[in-house]
Amino acid sequence: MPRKIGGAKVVCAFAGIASVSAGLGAAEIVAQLFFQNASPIFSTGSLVIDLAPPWLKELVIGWFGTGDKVVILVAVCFCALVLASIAGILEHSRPPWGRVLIGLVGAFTSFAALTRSNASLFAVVPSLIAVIVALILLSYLLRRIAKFVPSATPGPSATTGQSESNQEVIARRSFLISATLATGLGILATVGSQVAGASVRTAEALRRAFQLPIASKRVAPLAAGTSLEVAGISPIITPNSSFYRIDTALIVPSIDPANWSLKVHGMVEEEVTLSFDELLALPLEESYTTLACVSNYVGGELIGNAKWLGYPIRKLIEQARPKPEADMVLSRSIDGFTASTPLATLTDDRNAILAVAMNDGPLPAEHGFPVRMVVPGLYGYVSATKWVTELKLTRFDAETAFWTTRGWSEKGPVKLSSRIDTPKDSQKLNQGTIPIAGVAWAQHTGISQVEVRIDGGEWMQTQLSDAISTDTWRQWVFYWDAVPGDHKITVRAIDSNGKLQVEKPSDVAPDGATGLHSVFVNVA
Ligand SMILES: Nc1nc2c(c(=O)[nH]1)N[C@H]1C(S)=C(S)[C@@H](COP(=O)(O)O)O[C@H]1N2
Ligand SMILES: [Mo]
Repeated sequence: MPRKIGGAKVVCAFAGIASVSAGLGAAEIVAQLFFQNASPIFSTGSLVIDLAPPWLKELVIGWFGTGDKVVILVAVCFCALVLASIAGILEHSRPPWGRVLIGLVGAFTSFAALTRSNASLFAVVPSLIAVIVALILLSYLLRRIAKFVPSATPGPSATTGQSESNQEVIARRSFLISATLATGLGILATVGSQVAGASVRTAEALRRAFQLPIASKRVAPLAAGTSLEVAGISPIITPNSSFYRIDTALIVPSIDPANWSLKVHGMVEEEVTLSFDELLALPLEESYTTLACVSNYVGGELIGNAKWLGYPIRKLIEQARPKPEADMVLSRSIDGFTASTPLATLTDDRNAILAVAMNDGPLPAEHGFPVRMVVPGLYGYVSATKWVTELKLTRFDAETAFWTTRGWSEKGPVKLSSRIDTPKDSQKLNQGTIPIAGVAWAQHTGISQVEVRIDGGEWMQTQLSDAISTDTWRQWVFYWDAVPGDHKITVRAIDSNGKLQVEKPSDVAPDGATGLHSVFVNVA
């Protein structure tokens, strides 16, 4: 049966739509993850709204009410797909005009992204990605099409009037599968990132609007002695922006605090449920606690110190009245992560809290907004559940937490440790007095002394910053008269019980690294 040119047009239009859908999908994901507001669809829609004459805006709002934004986005997507089909047909019949059209549309969406408020030059990246993906895919799909559709200018090999060969059938099928897949994935990615983006924007707006409650118990302002003035030392309070982040969340949960609640249940006499407003109405206390990750290798950066505001977990548990057999609290995050915390560490005198603020602001989304746990003296994986929604009183022999089934210990008390912040490993120094400085921690026990050793010589005492509390790290400094040559500097800490930091190296798994941190320097 002879094929009409109409058939070729349809498959080429489909190739265009598939390529552009995939390109837009990739662009939307990248925009959502890295360049908010620079989504080609969103910024084009916004530009259209900006440029539309008032009568048109009123007409659209009159017709569609508050759905007007959606209508505009749908219209933008529709235009994109029409242009995409034209590009597909053009590229087949008059190359390179299809590619040129895609490039021009990409240039326009880049322009639209650049006109958004606060846009940087990076705003063009999502559109660029869309164009690149669309062009690659279009040329791939057109090459497929050439195997079963005669080209516009029939060459000697063009088949005419014959029924489709086996190879042509296979080529057609493989084209249809790849084009359908590209279209489907592209649409899924576009819609998915728009939905995710909308909920992130809503949660972020709520987070910004959230007024921190007044603390019923405040910490005194930090005394001057709690910080040492040394260039290159870790600040005693870690700013939120540089606070390490560890979690299993591919996408940070965005929670509307109005929908948040915490349930205390399991082996209790009385279940307790707490809404966010109820939590904020309780007397909240400020405290400083240094949080550390069990995966922090010796000398690593997975540790930070912050000022928290929260409600003591022991009071909540007291209210729920645990049954005598309970020995563990399994806390659960909204995304399913769980941590097993010994009940005793949540009911003793330590400052285990349900935190709502970090360094005088609402918890950043990636650090657990609206509510997380902070327990001094325990590694994060067994205590610091972010986006926490559930505390289940249970037993260690009845339930296991997320990491416990993946090679980590069920209990994770923080190990006494210390780190050299300055000088850095392999640093070149000049002869003279060099400050060697860093931090040391033994949360909930406290640090009493830190010592350094040069080239395996005598251990020498360092000068310590005043302790904020036993739950926080302390800074230390040693002024060294550096003499020329290659040197190894090592640090060790001693806790408030007189215990020495373990010298023998051990891996971070299953319950935290041991060993001493050393740096090698060259003094000229
Ligand atoms: N919901 C949830 N909470 C979590 C985790 C997680 O994966 N999911 N990781 C824990 C681990 S291993 C650590 S070290 C701390 C890190 O907290 P941060 O990211 O605020 O520094 O969070 C803990 N809380
Ligand atoms: Mo961790």
